[in-house]
Amino acid sequence: MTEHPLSRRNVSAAALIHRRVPEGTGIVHLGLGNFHRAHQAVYTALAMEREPGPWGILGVASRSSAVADAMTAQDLLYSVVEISPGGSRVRVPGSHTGTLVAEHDPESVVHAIADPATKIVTITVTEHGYTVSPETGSLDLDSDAVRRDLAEASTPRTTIGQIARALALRASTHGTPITILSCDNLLANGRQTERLVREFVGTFRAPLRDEVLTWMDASVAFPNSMVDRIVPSSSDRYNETALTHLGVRDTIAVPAEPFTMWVMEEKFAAGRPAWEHGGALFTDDVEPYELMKVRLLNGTHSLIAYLGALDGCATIPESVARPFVEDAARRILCDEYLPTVTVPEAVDTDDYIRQLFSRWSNTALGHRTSQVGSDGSVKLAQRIPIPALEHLGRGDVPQFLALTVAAYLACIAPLPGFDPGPHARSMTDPARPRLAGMADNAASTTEFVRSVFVDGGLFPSVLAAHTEFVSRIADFVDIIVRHGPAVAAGEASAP
Ligand code: CS2
Repeated sequence: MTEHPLSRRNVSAAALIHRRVPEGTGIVHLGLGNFHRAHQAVYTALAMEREPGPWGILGVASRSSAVADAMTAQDLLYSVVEISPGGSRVRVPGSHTGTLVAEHDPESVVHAIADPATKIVTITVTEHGYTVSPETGSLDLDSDAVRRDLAEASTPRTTIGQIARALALRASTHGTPITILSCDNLLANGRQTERLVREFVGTFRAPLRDEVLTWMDASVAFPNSMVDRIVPSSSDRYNETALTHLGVRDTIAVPAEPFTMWVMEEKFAAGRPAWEHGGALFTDDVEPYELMKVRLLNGTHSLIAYLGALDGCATIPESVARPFVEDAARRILCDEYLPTVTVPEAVDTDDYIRQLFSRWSNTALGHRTSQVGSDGSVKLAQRIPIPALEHLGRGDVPQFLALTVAAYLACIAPLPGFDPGPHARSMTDPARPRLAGMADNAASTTEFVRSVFVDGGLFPSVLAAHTEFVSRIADFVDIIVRHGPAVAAGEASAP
């Protein structure tokens, strides 16, 4: 078999989406990770294939240059390997026009966003990348990177800093309108991004500050969006699948499930690609879709990841196949998350839930518990507090929401004498050192959990006042440590 690197010439028509080089670069994408490459990039290629336009994507990697370099060596192409237990399909989206690495070249990122040809900035930097304090919902002024970006104008390192500085440049040069489209699992992600950018701009000196803010009112749109596709990390196994299907070598193949969904507010300041050709939905009100997805899918996903990791499961399908995990997942989804959302009219709730369990059970995809469990300190802030407060406000202690927090703490905080196992140990989380300090200083589990809620900066302080919730979490942590996650889940079912 030939092993030439990928290029437009040597990929079959059946696999390549959008063979032509895009007519121009209209999109700057921040966060050149697997999710973007299997999601927005595919929709954009499908859109340009049907309605050509200047919608090529400049992909900006946050830190590592590995993907950007490999893309440059492969004609800016890579494969998306769609995997289901029934087989796999490989597609190559031809939507990128260039790459940058923000860490190495922050000034170029600012100039790319400020370029008059740029009409949309799409963002997938994960919950962690918004430098928002989970406690206050404002810019995280405890973060060194945020403080540095506020003080030093020319080389912003944070996403919000890059956007704010670029908008200021745009406003003071040509003033062409632009859309900033967050595609991360944050509630009201457009609104949150706008608030954070305005907060950043609000620190500029007058008159620049007022000029930029006034220009933003009329010329910058921040639509909300809901994105959905399960996209695990890459591995050589997927490069081999790509080679088998394409007959050419790809060193950065992205695995993904076949399912994909994108719902956006129809609120673009400077046009958009015809993403509907990729199946995207446009609506006036994205919130019902966002809440449904962030709670039913992501919230339940966290519980499956933490219980599974504590029970020795490397993958989500392995975890959800354990009867106690499946039962806990159904209970949290149906009894605790579902009552807090209004499922959009176009969605059949039973079908959606059935589909979720079948997506989580995709054994061929092997999504890792350590991947879903990573960054819980920022993810849980989007998934737990509001539903928990709704139940607590009605006088109910939501057992499985409490269990999610307990299982998270058991995975991440080093609890005395407790080994959470290899999958929990390999979860990454910026709060690990902070939680370790708190666990060390606490005289009991109750004191530890209380300090997490009072001083941990993980959850809004209003939750700390609900002592019945906080002490239930401490009970579950103790049960997990003494008897394991299955017994804790049993206790949650029959409190
Ligand atoms: C997961 C998500 O890692 C996680 O927290 O819940 O990445 C999930 O797979 C995607 O949001 C699915 O769209």
